[in-house]
Amino acid sequence: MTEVDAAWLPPQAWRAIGSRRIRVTGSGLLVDTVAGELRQACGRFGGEVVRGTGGEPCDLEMSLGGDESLGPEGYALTGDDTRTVLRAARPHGLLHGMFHLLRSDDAPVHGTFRPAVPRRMLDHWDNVDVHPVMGQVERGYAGGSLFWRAGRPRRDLARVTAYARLLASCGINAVALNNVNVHATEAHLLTDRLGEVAELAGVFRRYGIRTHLSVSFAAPVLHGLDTADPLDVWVRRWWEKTTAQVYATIPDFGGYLVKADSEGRPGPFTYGRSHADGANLLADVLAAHGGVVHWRAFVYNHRQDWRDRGVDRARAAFDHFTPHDGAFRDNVVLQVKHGPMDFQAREPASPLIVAMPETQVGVEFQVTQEYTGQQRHVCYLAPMWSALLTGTHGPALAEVAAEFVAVANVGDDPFWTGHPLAQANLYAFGRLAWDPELDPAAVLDEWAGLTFPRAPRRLFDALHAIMDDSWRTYERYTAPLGVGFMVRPGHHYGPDVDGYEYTPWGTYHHADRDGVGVDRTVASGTGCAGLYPKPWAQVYESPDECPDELALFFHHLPYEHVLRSGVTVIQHIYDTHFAGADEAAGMRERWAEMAGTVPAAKFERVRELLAEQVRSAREWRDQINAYFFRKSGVPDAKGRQIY
Ligand code: GCW
Repeated sequence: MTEVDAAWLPPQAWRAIGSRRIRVTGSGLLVDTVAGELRQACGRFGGEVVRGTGGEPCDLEMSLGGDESLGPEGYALTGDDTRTVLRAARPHGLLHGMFHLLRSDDAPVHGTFRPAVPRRMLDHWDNVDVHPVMGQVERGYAGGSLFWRAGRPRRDLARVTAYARLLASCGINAVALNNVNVHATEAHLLTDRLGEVAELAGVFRRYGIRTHLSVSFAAPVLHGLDTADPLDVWVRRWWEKTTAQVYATIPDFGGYLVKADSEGRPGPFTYGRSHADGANLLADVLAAHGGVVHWRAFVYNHRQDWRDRGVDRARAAFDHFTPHDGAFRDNVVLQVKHGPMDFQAREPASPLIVAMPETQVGVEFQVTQEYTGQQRHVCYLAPMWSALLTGTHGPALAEVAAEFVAVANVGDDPFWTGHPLAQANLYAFGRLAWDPELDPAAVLDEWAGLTFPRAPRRLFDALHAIMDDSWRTYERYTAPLGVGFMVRPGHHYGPDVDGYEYTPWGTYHHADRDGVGVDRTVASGTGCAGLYPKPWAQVYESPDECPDELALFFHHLPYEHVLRSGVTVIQHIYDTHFAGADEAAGMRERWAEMAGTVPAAKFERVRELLAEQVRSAREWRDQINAYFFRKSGVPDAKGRQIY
């Protein structure tokens, strides 16, 4: 078996801390975890861990009793070149503080650190059975599940422990184990297969991570009742009894994650009830045990008539949920995808996220690269998330989000994420969820420094050159100007401009001989632009003010329309597609120079995948350019080859 990659926690990353004399005071499971990790590091690098108070001063002092205002996970670091003091109010803060010292590699750090939001969560779309279409992990691009294989638990707890350590080190504190599409076998995790969940929860607990479960809204029916009506008294009793059993088995269980009335999943609409009725039932039941419901807002008509331009999927979540603002219990987190469509490489922020002031809203990102190269392409997503969080082209999501959630990108692949460089996305999600103000390039530095300890400077320069702008490169060679999709239906890899154009999924570009894009204006379109707060509603409404990046998301524009950049729509399409494919080729060349600076297997994996990225980027370039040249008849002003 191939050895599992250490990702961003190779033994060498512990060198500085592992050579110190460290005192750890306090007690509890997480303090034991901290002490255990440090003992292992010290065993390797010559340091020493002492427990308890008194005795000689140590050069690293870790203790509880820090200021209560640090909260359950915060910590304070003080000290100088010779001595570091880490204090926390709670054991979880010591764990985070230890990982902080690791990534700062012994440089003196001063300050107090607290997470921006209390929950930073990863959703796994893992199935227990291999799904005939979606496989072991839905939209997974890194092999099988870490938790199940072909219907059975894997019980590779050493691997799950290594995973939990990686997650804790970047600040994650919650996981949902199974796919939001809960199929028949997976519905048993809540009941007679709860033991499997408990076993995994035991591993995650040691790293301060609470375990949640995706449940089917129809679970009572799957277990013998004749209804799942949220207002039915027997349904409530069923959930109460089932949930009590869950907490008897897993006392710190996090709660339920629900995809209801979405893409064919069961939900309250079947019974003429609202999503508030559905979510509140589960919330009340969980509240008795300190749990929460993550209720997904990904509700839209996936059987629409493409002929009907009055229906706009981008409005759906807003239209469904805003009437219920204020109606959800306090322990309901409305989990909203970051954009109004579906994890495209470019979308505006979802208008729903900023329209629910009386509701706890969790922003959902997709670390798994369904629409961003499927972990065959390098696409460092932190710049995209950062732009959404801080509000580059729209409302700043970090200002309103109650928490951050992301769909995980890991599997049983030896590199965890298929593409070794996709590990950076997982790391960066955790770090940005902790602190949305972080600079994506600085996060890349942290990740690279940990992952490749003591590598030559030129490797770090190359990683920045390849990764910093890789999301924009990906955007350049795929669907233009925010219009989205244009991927192969079903698996969603590679170009197919009209693949979704005449389907029921609500994902259109409306290209004709004169122009392209979806009119979402209030004046003449679906009105989606008007769902945003000021100033964004006006900005998006006007083709002259709308950021170029979103021009075709909000407008149907003639090919000769001049963008804010001064270039026409059609020339922009040609220019970006030639540039994007060239940039991908440049990435491959740059990586080729890195032979010998990283372990051979990792170098080789990245090299192979970059070859595929270059091939795919060319295919995108040529199909998109050919399509729009044939539609518009407008030649490339620079006379390049279009087929
Ligand atoms: O992006 C779409 C995916 C589905 C997924 C769905 C969702 C889990 O193609 O595979 O289902 O989103 O987010 O629920």
